[in-house]
Amino acid sequence: TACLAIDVGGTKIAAALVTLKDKEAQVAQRIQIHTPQNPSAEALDDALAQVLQTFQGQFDKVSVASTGIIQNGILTALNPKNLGNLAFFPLEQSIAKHTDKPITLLNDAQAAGCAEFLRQDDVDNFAFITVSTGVGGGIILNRKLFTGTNGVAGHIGHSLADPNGEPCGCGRVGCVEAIAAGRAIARDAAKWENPCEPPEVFNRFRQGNPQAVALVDKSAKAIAHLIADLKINLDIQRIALGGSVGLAEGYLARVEYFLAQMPEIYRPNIVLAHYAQDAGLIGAAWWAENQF
Ligand code: ADP
Ligand code: BMX
Ligand code: ZN
Repeated sequence: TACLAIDVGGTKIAAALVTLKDKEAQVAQRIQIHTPQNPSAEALDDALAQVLQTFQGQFDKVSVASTGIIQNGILTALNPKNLGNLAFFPLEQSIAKHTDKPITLLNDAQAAGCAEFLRQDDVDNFAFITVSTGVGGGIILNRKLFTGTNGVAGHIGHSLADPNGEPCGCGRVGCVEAIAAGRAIARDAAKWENPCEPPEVFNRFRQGNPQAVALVDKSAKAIAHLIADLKINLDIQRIALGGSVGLAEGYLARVEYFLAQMPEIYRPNIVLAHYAQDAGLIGAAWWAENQF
């Protein structure tokens, strides 16, 4: 009995057939496409139709981990800029057009948090942080995912990093996301004399290019402070870091460097996401079975 798991991010949509046995996850036939970068709901609708079509007849349930606030079958973007300015999308309805199988939905970082928590036997309070198109979070309190009443809990990318910082697409100024996310890095690197995209920013950072080091450090420092805030607010014991920026070689070491400058009480244990780019897919499949 396979679950068709779909992970809708601001940059990419991944899908695979996921089967879970105890704590072992099997991810088969993984595909990945670009997330449409325009505000038309039809474009996202078409992309999801394409995914459902690809796996037709091969699954007995569908579970979607998606960027945005997920509540009552609806996706509401907290930061519409991360989703091609699409602010509202009837996610469940879009999937239900193509299948009669049961559908489960969850925020992407909340889903990844569930997957990563499967590997944590020795902690009760845990968080997953994705540094990707945006900065997202999944918070596990007393061994249970905390979504809040409206599904908003864990949107830690919109915690304050700097009251005099950059405007965020959510409407607030100085959010962690506006400073640390892949899009924030892309925005700054586009203004360089020799402009480039985030993967190349990280190449230059690893080569010691001062401009690239400063930009990666700006992001890593904001994430280190976010981690310290999670520790002191919620007594989070361990944090798993994911997303393409979070997983980029050398990034975690910079986060650790900035965290090391803080008093011990602000420093939880930090690990890289065990399931890496599959955390959202595996968490979605897990949630379909264990949401109650
Ligand atoms: P999504 O947000 O769709 O889940 P990702 O986790 O891949 O997708 O995050 C996308 C962001 O990560 C983009 O801003 C992209 O430029 C950046 N990115 C992609 N690959 C790398 C890499 N190898 N190193 C650093 N940044 C990357
Ligand atoms: C944003 C927000 C979160 C999401 C996070 C990471 C939107 C559309 N998304 O803070 O719901 O979890 O980005 O998303 O408001 P990703 O696309 O970077 O994985
Ligand atoms: Zn914000």
